[in-house]
Formats: sequence, C-alpha cells, structure tokens
Amino acid sequence: MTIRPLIILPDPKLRLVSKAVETVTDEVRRLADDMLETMYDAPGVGLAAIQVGVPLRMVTMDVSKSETERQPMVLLNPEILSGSEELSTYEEGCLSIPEYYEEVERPAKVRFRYMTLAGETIEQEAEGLLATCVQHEIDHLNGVLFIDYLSKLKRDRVLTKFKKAARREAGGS
Ligand code: GNR
Ligand code: NI
Repeated sequence: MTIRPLIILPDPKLRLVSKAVETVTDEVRRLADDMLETMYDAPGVGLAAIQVGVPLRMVTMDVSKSETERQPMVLLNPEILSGSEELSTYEEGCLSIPEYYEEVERPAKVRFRYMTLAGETIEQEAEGLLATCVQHEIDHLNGVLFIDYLSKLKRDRVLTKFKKAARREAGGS
C-alpha cells in the first residue's frame, strides 16, 4: 500500500466528471488499498479517487469513531437513490481544500447504492456523518466541491487564497 499525493484546489482535475469502474482489476484493487492508506494517513473520513488524480467513480470511507475499530468501506460507482426532505447541517472540510471548514446543509438521510470490490451490489441507508460523507464523496465524482454550496463571496475568497498559495508554491518565494 502506498500513500498517494493529494490533489489540491485549484487543480482543474477536481472539476472532472469521473468514469464508471467497469471491471474490478488488480489495478482497481491496488487503487482502493492506496486510497484507504492515503485517507487514514491524512486523516480523513472519506476520499474520492479524483483526489489522488484518478478520474474513476471510486470512493473510500470510514466514519468509525475509534482508530482501533476501523470500518473501511470501498464504494464503486456509488449513487444516491433518494434523500430525505429533512436537512442537516455539518461543518464540512475537504482534504483537497486543507484547513478550510464551513457549514453545509444537505439531506439528513439518504438511500444509496454501490458495488463492492467483490462485485456485489449493496443498497444502504445512512444518516449522520455517513450521510453527509457519502453525498460529499459522490459530489467529487461529479466535479462538485462543498464550497460550491457556499455564497459566491465565501467561495471566491477560498479560491483566491488557494490560487495565491499555488502561485507561491510554483514561484518558490
Ligand atoms: O475528512 C473529511 N471530513 C469530512 C467532514 C465533514 C464532511 C465531509 C468530510 S469528507 C473529508 C474528506 C474528503 O475530502 N473527502 O472527499
Ligand atoms: Ni472532499
């Protein structure tokens, strides 16, 4: 397993619409392993493949509270089937937008479907952090970031900050 470098805002790859995983190959399994290791190392509760630069519809998640009882999930081609009318607000962050947190409102409960690495199709309901996280990750597969739900003022502020940071990085001063 390898920790892969994370793609950071404003990398245009974050806006790509990722492609479905058609076959579970060794490469797909290797990517899942690397994503889990990268996610735990960060640490984060979720990771979409595009965040390590791979435009495939694959997500890893672990919303378990304790580090000793890991509950790794690998979701292939995940889809939201329905969401509750009831909304809930979470302070979200994103490994591709480091150290920036804002409240986002989303459906409190969702029904979602995905394929496992074993080729099984699973339908599941989620609430709480898992519901928020699965919506945040599926957004990544569609090139959507949580800052897209904020006011234009807030979004532009974050974008400007990260564009400047990227320029400083490139210029080395
Ligand atoms: O680690 C993460 N925490 C988090 C907290 C609230 C809502 C969503 C998330 S996902 C984030 C990791 C990440 O960027 N996944 O794409
Ligand atoms: Ni994210």
